Amino acid sequence: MNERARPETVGQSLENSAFFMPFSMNRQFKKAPRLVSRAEGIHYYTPEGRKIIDGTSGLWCVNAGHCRPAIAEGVAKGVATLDFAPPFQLGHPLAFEFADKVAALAPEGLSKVFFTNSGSESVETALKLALAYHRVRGEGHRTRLIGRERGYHGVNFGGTAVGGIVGNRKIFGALLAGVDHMRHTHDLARNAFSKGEPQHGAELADDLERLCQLHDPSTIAAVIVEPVACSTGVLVPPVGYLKRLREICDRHGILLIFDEVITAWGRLGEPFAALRFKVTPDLITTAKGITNGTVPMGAVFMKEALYQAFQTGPDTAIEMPHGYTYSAHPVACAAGLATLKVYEDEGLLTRVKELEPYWQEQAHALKGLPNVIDIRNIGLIAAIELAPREAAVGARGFEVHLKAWERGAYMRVTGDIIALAPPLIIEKPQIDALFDCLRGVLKEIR
Ligand code: PXG
Repeated sequence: MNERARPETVGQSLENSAFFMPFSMNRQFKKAPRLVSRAEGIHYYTPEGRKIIDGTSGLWCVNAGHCRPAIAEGVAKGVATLDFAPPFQLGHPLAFEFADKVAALAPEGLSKVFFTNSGSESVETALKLALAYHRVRGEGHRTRLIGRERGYHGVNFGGTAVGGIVGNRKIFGALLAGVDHMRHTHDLARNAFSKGEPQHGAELADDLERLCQLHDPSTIAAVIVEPVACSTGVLVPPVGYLKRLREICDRHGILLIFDEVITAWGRLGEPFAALRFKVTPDLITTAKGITNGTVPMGAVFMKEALYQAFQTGPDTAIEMPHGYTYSAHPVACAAGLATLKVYEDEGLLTRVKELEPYWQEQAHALKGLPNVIDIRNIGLIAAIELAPREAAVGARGFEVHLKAWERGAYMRVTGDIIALAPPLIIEKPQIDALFDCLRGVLKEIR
């Protein structure tokens, strides 16, 4: 056992634990727990000391790898110096410094930043900003929000409503009124085994035009999409699709929101996916990698014009009645600044450009293994889609998750799709180890 494991958790039954685990199979898990108690670089360690390669950067957030000393020191110093400061009508220097630094990395024109504590809060903030923006400009009739089938935008009410993963929506009632969804872009018949952006499907963006005609564009406030829809199983945008969405939004005065909670901070070889796809949205939502997953934080980037639209009325008025107790939390800002320094010192925001060809080659080398019906990739993300078992959708995928864990790798699965997105510090032999593990599992399961 490694010395930092807590002996009391080893071998102890969790079956009666008070912890209601989020987005988990509580009963299955508590019977056969998979615990980690330590992490370093691209590895987790179990309480027994078993080394597990982290194939998903935690939950797509630990981009610089785990337990980086410089980040741990930044957080420790931050919490010892200023534990909390009210963000309303009071400030602290780190918030201003961090906002300026991250805004400098954003696509041109997205010059203002609103801090939140999670991806879900970033999404709610962006949706509210969009509605309020139209209203303060005298276009309060723009109240509709458009998402996309299979989209994931967190778990709060707005994000659940614009989200398009049925299982995440159906038990929560009617959600928000005035929301509609475009078609998703998954098309195995035409695009299976695409490397990078698939060739077919730019015309699916025209589904937005259809919704504009149905509802009248003057009723639509904003469209929100993930540039790459990751949670649903990695749907890479077809060539030209995002550009076409941008054009339709421009034609009709609709704001375009990119939900980059996963795709920002180097995952696609640029600080933001918007830079990689060369399409500039009006708002970008982020979280996760902004602090390397160490301290909860999110940020919404917006075009200067959005910010300016609120700067009316007397300067003794609060311009935006929105914000969280922990917006720009000083410890999160300290974590973010330390993270950004690591990203910059090590070139991590663009490192994936070098790794991507090798990553792509290794991912696609799994073609031909049993049950593999698609492999897709972009940046340092890959998905392997398996045929579902008859009458047991997701069973094969979950078995991969369990068997990979036994073989020493942590991999996210969604249904029968395995999603890989390791820390951006990964080296080629470690990429080999990750895919070798998966290869072994895929050969083993039926
Ligand atoms: N938007 C996007 C695009 C996300 O991927 C959120 C919003 C919500 O962020 P928070 O911080 O509120 O969880 C996310 C989160 C998975 C997985 O396994 C993905 C997420 C969260 C948990 C699991 O794919 N993404």
